[in-house]
Amino acid sequence: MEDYRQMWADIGVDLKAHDGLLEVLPPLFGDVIVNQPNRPARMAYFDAFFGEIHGRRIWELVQQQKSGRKVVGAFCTYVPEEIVTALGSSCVGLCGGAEVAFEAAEQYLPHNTCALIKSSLGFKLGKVCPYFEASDLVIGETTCDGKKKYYEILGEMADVYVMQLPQMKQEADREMWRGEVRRFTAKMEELTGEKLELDRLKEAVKVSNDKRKAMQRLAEVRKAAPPVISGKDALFINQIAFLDEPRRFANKVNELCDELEKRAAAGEGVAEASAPRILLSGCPMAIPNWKVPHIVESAGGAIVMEELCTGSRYYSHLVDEAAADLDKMLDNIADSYLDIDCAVFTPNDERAENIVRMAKEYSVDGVMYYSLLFCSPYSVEAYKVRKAVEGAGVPLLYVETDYSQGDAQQIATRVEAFLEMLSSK
Ligand code: BJ8
Repeated sequence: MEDYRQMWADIGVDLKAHDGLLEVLPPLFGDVIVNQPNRPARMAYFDAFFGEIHGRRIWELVQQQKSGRKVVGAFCTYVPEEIVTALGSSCVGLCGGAEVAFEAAEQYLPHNTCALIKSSLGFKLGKVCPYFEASDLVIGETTCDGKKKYYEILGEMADVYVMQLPQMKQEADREMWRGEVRRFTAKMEELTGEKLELDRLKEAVKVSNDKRKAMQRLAEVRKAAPPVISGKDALFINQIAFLDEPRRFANKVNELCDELEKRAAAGEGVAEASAPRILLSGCPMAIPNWKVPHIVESAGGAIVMEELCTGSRYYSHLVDEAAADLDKMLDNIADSYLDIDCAVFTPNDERAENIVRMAKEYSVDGVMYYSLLFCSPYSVEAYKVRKAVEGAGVPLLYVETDYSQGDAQQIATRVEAFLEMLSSK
């Protein structure tokens, strides 16, 4: 067994504060994830991954660094991981999903900042996230104003590079974004000291496509009734997608799908066939943010799809693998990422259309719209999404919350009433 404590200390983790985090996380994981009934046997890999989330995986990344390869941390699904992989580095997600060092974070950020940003800064200030500490470079992006300005502060504590994401999807924006992907490539070449080559980029595109295809396969089997996997387990897998080695992760998701497809064929499920089927939509839920799904499924709902960045927004778009030269491949990558329908874009009608389409495909009874408190893009966009979803005859419940448990009971009461209404329809 590797000496993780020494490794953590070496990369800059505050061991005492980290011990405190490790006292809280495993019991939470046990209560919310492990204790669910009738879980697929193949969830064992993902459970074990969580058990070693700060151990084995960090050890792998540190070994890579010792052989000269880099670790790149990112906060957003628009960061093109293929370019990172093609240059021999690993890309890991850094978004925070727990209330860590919020008081310290509020010394830098206004109180009315969303929990995701506050948590990400809290993890850095508290020095409790080995992924953050192991990152050689952190990639920010100009998405919402909160994140954009947060990266200026983060730049005082870490090496930060910011990608400029357009806010519209017109031809000029596409051109700008294609240029931005090249600027990112140059930065990554500078970091790694390597030159991007077509063969390696093609291979990296295939690796990420295979991973996304495995996640699409998992999504597909969730159309079954009764549902073959809980929403909490599916979300948990989507969260791990941002941390695990991509080839191994894809294999494990495919193995899980083999089991789930057999379950579907046999009509076996994790919930009653009569349980209201819910589509969860909105802000990303970073690990270990399982608050709302736990409330929904504890109240008898079955989440059958996540329209989240820790969900369909991450895996829906594959990069076109056909490219005769490097330039074409970089354009293919840029174009594929621009298809993501985050609420930071305007207009963003395709998001509402996609939610309505998914609601139909997954035979959804209701949509739960989740916005983090103080998140303008998702809370404002809720109006148009509600109009489209309710217009298609699907009820929608809007929930605005943060990472605290203070409002859990109040949300549970609203969710129970919503599920009861769906059941009586
Ligand atoms: S592609 S959702 S990961 S920007 S919740 S920080 S929007 S105030 S996270 Fe996001 Fe990329 Fe879009 Fe996905 Fe701001 Fe809202 Fe906070 Fe948010």
